[in-house]
Amino acid sequence: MVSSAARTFDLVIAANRLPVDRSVSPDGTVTWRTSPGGLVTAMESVMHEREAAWVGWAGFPGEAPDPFDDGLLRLHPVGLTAEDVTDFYEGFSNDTLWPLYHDVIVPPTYHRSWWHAYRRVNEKFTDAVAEVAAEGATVWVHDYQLQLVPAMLRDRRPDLRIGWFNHIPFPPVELFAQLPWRAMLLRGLLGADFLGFQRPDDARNFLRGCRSVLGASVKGDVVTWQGADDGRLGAGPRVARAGSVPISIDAEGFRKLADSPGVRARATEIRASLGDPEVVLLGVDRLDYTKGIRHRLRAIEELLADGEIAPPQVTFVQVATPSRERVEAYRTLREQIEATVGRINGDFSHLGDTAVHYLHQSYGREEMAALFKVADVMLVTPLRDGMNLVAKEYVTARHDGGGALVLSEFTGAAEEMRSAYLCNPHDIAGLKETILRAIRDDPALKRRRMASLRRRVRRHDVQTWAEAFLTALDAAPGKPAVRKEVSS
Ligand code: GDG
Repeated sequence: MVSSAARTFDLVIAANRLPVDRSVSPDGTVTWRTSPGGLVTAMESVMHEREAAWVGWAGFPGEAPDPFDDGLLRLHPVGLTAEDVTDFYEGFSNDTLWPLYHDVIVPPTYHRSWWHAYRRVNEKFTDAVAEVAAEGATVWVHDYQLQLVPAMLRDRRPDLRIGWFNHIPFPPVELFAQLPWRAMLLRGLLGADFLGFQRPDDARNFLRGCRSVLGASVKGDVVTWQGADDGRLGAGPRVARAGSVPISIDAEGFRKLADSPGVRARATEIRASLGDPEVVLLGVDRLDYTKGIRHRLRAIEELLADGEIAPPQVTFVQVATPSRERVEAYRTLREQIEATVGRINGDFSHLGDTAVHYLHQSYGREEMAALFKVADVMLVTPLRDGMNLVAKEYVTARHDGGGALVLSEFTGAAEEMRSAYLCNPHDIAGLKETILRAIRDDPALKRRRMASLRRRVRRHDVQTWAEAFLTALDAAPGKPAVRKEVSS
């Protein structure tokens, strides 16, 4: 990675985090490691040898490091203060918007000081994008942390083509209307030419929100807003299109990883260390209240109590990756989950035979792939999830044809993965039945279901997602204006 002087780019990505992690060795040497997320792979596939810039937070508070290059990608860090991290990231993003956009599973917290921080940090991102975007560039803004950036950017740089993609659900207006800053948020979003969502329902919710909150006119997937004569953010008239562009994974890359000799050997080792059970059930989630881990544990506990499953023949492995541990709701959830796992193991494990293997840790990609290969039944039971990439990774890793996927109806993935064992995680009796079917169904039927799921993911991978988004953005209504004078 080489540092270089200020340059501008025809394609700019803006996301809360940069796709790299910093590590500092004991002698103070700083190195950056690319985080192997799907988004980086997707971006590489659409860059077509052109250079692009990625604007994002480097993951620690304080001064932003200088911009630097990582291959064809120019990384442009945005500096967040400790207060920004608390109020913008942990506060407004993760304790206001996240619960509001996920069906209010826990009550959202509304603080005016958090909203001010959200505006302030969105301005910082806007400054950074405006600095690196070339005349007429395409800017792709990601996710709920940056919903004001489209309008802030358009006010500064009307020459840009601006797209926004929401990785999480967009709530129905009946819930969205709770937000004290609902109109400003929609005005922020309407700075984009194209707004991409995971499901058609999310796009519809957004369009209904524009009509009901702003009084905008909506025809099909196009929203027209006459603007407001108040000089506030995004006051000008706007035309934008909203549509669904479901995200996916780097299917070929993940298949290759899962098929590598190291991962295969590790899968065999994991199965043996679990005592070679007949059936391994697996859950892999960030430890988040949206993921339905408690409902899943409840179903498992009842199945054990009913005598339908028992160790050592059947064992359940739950990986709960640490997440947002400074937010109260996440600390409470962790306590509840760990108390439940303790109770289940106390009641149903025997020396050497564990009912629930609970792992509150992060693992490398190889270990994840090996775990997927071991899982006879994968339990993906969120109460609400924008997409859920774990479901897509699981079917891709099982290219041997085995396995079964239990998938909540409340995930974006369920729209596409109709051959999964679909379930309503709130219905514990139904969930138990579905898990048992996934364990006991005829192997030939299970293989057919898995083959169909794998085909779907292979054909709709992250590369096709990124191309579809950029094509929709290109085709969106509205011509870029001539560039305004940009302050340096
Ligand atoms: C948001 C939306 C949407 C998890 N633990 C480890 C690990 N992971 C990986 C998984 C998967 C990713 O993290 C999680 O993605 P999900 O889609 O399941 O969920 P969110 O983090 O909530 O993501 C979601 C997504 O954005 C994309 O648009 O699908 O709906 O909520 O790739 O495998 N990876 C490694 N170690 C872990 O411990 N290496």
